[in-house]
Amino acid sequence: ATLIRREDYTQPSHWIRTVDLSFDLDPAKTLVINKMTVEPNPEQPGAPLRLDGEDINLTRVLVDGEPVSFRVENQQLVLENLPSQAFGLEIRTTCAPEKNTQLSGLYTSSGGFFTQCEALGFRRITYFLDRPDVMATYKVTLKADKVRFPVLLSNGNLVEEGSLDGGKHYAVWEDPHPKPSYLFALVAANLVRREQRVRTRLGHEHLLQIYVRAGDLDKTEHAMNSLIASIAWDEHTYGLSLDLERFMIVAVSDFNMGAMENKGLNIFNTKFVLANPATATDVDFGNVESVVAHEYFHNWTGNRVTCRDWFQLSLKEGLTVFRDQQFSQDMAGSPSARAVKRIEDVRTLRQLQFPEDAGPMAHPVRPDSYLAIDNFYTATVYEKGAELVRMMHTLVGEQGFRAGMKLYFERHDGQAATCDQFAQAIADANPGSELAQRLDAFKRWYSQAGTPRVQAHGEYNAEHRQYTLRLTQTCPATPGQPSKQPFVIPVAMGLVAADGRNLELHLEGEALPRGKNTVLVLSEAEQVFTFVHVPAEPVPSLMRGFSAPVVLETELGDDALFTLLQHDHDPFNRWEAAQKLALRRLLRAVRTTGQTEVDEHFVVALRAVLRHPELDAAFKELVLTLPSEGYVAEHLEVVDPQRIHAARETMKLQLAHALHDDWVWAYEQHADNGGYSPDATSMGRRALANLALGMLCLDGATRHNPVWVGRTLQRFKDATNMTDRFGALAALVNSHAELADQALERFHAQYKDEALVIDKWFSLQAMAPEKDGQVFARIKALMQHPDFTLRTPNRARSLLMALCQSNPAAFHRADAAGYVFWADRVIEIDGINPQLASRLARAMDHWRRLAEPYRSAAQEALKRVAAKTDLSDDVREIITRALQ
Ligand code: B3K
Ligand code: ZN
Repeated sequence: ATLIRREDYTQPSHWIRTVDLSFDLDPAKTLVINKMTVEPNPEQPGAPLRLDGEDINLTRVLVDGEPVSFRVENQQLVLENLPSQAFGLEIRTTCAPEKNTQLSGLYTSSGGFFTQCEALGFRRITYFLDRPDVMATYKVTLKADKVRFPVLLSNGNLVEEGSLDGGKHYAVWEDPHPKPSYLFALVAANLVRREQRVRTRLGHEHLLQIYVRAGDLDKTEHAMNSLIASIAWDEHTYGLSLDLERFMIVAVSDFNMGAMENKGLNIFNTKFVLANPATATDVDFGNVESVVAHEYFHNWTGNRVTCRDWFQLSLKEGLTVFRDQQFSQDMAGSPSARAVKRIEDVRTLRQLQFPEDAGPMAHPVRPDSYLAIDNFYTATVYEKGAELVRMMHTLVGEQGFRAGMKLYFERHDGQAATCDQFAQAIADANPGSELAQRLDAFKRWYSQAGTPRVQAHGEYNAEHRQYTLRLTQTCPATPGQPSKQPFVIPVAMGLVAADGRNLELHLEGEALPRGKNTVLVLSEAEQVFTFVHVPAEPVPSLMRGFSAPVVLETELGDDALFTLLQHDHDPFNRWEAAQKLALRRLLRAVRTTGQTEVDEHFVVALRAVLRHPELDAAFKELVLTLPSEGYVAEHLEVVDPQRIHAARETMKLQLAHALHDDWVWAYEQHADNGGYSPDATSMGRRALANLALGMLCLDGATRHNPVWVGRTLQRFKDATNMTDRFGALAALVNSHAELADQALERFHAQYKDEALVIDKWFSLQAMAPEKDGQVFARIKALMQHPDFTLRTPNRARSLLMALCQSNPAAFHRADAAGYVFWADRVIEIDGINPQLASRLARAMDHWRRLAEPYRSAAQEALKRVAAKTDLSDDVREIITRALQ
């Protein structure tokens, strides 16, 4: 395979206007007849037509009904001497869905047929111009055995159905909206459905359906509610209405990622659609809500306006993540619940995207080249892409952003567009805005990789009552980009006095103060902002709400951070202050003795938050949760995962002990919530109760005091919802309590038929804090468990990603056993499912920063994988970049 470059984009040689597809579905051999109308692109007269195809058998090619000569080379069907006017092209192929373990194209899962076409799956179904800028209308005929596959679905509207000879039946679907091939979908399976009719603001009636396996119908209510809320939200917020009579969601248990926005027929990983209180946790409920919304929002941002080429992926993904984040914040309601959601999103960004931007896979939000596009469905394209949209939103304001979206659709509805065109539309709708004035510089966010560093230095002049804030920015080199130009960074900020007042912000030279919160725009390498009429030396509260995806290098001392934690009007920065205080202590320990000593001041401050009469439980839970080991590692030049683990575990234990009575209080105040409801307030209460219980159980288990361990087991048994039951189980497992094994066994027996719960059972054990090698040994043993399989991505991830990505201390072992295990699994899975293998391969992204002996051992494991000659492009790309 060859490297594909953004610069090399050219229009296709032909346009495909209509597609008439017919499927004779058989797991062993499915016949696909594809009749297209094709038009030569006048920009490229006489060019041959090269259609993509992969793992399919070609049986016939007809042009305007006549056989023609053709050749197949490099997985392309090449046709020359074609008519110079529009013509009909018919292609017959067969494929073997039951052998398709890659889960890309047409495959079987639990006996049904499902498809996944983004990014390059459609070519595994038929020969096609499999690129997003070729948009056609589709008519699809499905034929299959009536008993085994009673439900036959495809995009758009059902126009005909009926019986056929030999126990078969058929259905014909027509999608009126032209779409790229990656949005095609079909489902043929034995499923049941929940459905609901809704009337939208425009007065149109729509049929909403959620298809699942028979036992899962009682887990579809939340997804349906989320879908209805998403439809209403998009109409209300952006004036975007559902454009189809029917909107379907189908759940499938074998799926490579979260879900897929196929036009009118979203296909979902069961994990992101099924939820009821007995089997799903609050986190699952939240994920279902946001993924249902995300896929629904794609109907406009992705489907109505799609991407010109795959380098523009963030055009739809960054924007749609931003929209689903906005939606979830609106659903959460109160300002405090909104802040909690923002903190969670930033935590994800820092956990996944910052490390990516600092490693061998660093790439711009709009990448410049790729070997396997599936490797670029990354945290950078998604989450950092969403931050770019958020910054535009900040720079033009809420109303300005809506006007920008309106203009974007006026200009590009029905088109395949670019990131540039999106930014241009937002700027053009807001002439005179900070964005419009600096659009070219702003767009560096799309082209430059790396996480910028912002340094802030403040000086107070008591005599002139002035405060000068000097902001500078730098950005580390990334692969292929040794130096960077300055970014346009919105710095939302305020000034907090030592007595806790949030001060009026009056910038020098401006007639009026700006209130207690403002946005400074840092667009040069260095800028100075002077505030006047400042009554006393303030503590700067910068990057409020995390107003840009940067690292703020603060010079603030502990006292200043304690002030912010206590008094900042911005909840995000209150949380951030606590994180910084904890991080500072952890880093000090890792760099020196390896042992943390939590000081009284820190404990007192945390206690004040925990016992605070006004703060929400959800917010308290976030403040009281220590930064992850991965986040600590991000701040070190040389990473010793064992030292980080030891320091963090010690600190956790000390906080468990020092705040013992406070944890008891918190648990007792929040443990009883009556009936289950997935609203933000009760979710926060459950989260805090579970954190407290975890601390109490840890403290008890460590001191061999059976009281709280016993109570935890009792809670585990008595719980009436999965959040509480799993929280108690996690408390036992994570504290290595003796009762943990008994509880695990009971849990498995109780939920053995609930695949998603069994996934949790695996990952809980795989993510337990490592202790004397026991966790790693258990993971190896679990590989042999009868419920374990590498073929179902959810199950494979529940054990392997949990170990290799989320449990550094179990994975990075001095004897290199973790790396050997990793290399074996990457190679093994690559033979089954390259997309899954390449995700696992990324666990080694950061090997260069590891301390010895880890570093050399990791390199050896990488080289062993690299030496395999038959690796997929997906894994090859990751390993090559890591070793470069
Ligand atoms: N667009 C899909 C992701 C497809 C991934 C292909 N490897 C889901 C989403 O972002 O909504
Ligand atoms: Zn998406």
